[in-house]
Amino acid sequence: MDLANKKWSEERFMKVRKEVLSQWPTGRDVDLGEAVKYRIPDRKNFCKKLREAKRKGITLVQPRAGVAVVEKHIELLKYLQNVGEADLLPTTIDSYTRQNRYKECEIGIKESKNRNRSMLNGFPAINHGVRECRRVLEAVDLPIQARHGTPDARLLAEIIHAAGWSSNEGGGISYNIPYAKDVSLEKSIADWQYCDRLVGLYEEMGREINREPFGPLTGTLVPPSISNAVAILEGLFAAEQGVKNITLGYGQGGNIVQDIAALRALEEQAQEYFCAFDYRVELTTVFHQWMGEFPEDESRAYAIITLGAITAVLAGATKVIVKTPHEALGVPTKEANARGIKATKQAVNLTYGQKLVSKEIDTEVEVIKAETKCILDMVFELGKGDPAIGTVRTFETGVLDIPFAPSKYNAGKILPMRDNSGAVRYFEYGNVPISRDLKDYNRGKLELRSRAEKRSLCFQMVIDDIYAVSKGALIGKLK
Ligand code: 8ZB
Repeated sequence: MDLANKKWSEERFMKVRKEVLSQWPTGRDVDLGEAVKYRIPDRKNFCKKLREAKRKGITLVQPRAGVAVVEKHIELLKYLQNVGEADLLPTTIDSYTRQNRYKECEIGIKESKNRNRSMLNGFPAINHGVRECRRVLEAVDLPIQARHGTPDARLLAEIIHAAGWSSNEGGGISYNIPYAKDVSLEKSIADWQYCDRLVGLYEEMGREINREPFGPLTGTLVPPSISNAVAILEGLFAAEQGVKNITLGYGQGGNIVQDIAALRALEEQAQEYFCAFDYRVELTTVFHQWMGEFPEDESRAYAIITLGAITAVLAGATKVIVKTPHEALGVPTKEANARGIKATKQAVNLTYGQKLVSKEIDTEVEVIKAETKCILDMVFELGKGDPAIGTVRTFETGVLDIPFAPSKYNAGKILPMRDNSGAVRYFEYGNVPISRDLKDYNRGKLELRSRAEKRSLCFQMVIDDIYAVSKGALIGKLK
């Protein structure tokens, strides 16, 4: 295989770049020299905002949002900034762009203008091009990040960074396996190396850009050690290409002790790996409010949103990504979106300055780190020291396995299950190489639930757990 976790040479990058910029006419307007000279005020610089928040121990609040037409998108972002009081702005990219289907975006934009409502589920940044993306940034007072789900985001990265957007979400694993069916990891990892190398180039030329792998993966009962292992790998991939400012993330599971432990374990262990490889990176964290099924009832949705906000602060996250009371229905209105931000902000402010420490949390941190190490050790072993090669081989063999993912490059053999306190454990391991003593710990926790419910551990429990939160409880218990 051609792939290796190795910084791309300028020659290789420039050769691929020519092809990338010719994928759609707007690629012609990308001018690296001009982009580097373009002055971005500090208040619109993602890295500066994150750095300051981490220093002050503040948890920043960021929504998701994106519509098809530029004017409407500006109106939306301004509303979330002024009424919602967001700290950081997103631009959620539409699904056609995520699949590199720009012709369909063109139709979507036209139809959206005709019908005066967005016919795309996000902002088609490539079709709008550098100038229009920059117009969006100039209309707001906060940093903008692209949030999407794109296996091949090379042209997208070129356009948004040239426009001055100072952060990009995604990664070669996390924007492939949960999002695509038949894109190989070799391709998606290489394509994200390009995106990371581009950020590295900007850094070398004096412009800071933040990168954020997508932490929650499928958002469905992902054991923390699986998502932490993936986040650490993508952090290493980014750092190798010269990325200096990285935000690693985790999706709320619902058990407060496990959620706090997972984010702490992630930050500590990622830092250990960065140090071991001698990467100097500035690391921050993001906590995603519950990514699973939501209830339609708005009051109940607010309760989930609020629990997520509180847990994010207690876990010490640098930022929290917000859900809305419309989550069960689809893309939220700007009003519903702002209400989700406001509820989150109120809960975040009430919790500010508080930390939760306990023996239980410490134990969970140790367990999560030990499980994550079992997985990463095998990645390095199968890759003969190279984590990119190791990632491809571990997915091939099911050593790395993401629950409920659509990709044919994912084994899909592991099954998660909640224990009696709602923490997410392994029920079936597939080929994930967790050590004997950790398996015993997992099993012991699940047995407690089995006894409490007077039913033996079974697949039905997994199903019950998937729907539990939207039905009003954390654990899918028998009534
Ligand atoms: C993986 C992320 C899924 C979340 C939200 C979904 C879900 C998707 C938009 C959006 C506001 C959009 N989402 N697209 N939220 N505006 N265009 O991302 O609802 O919560």
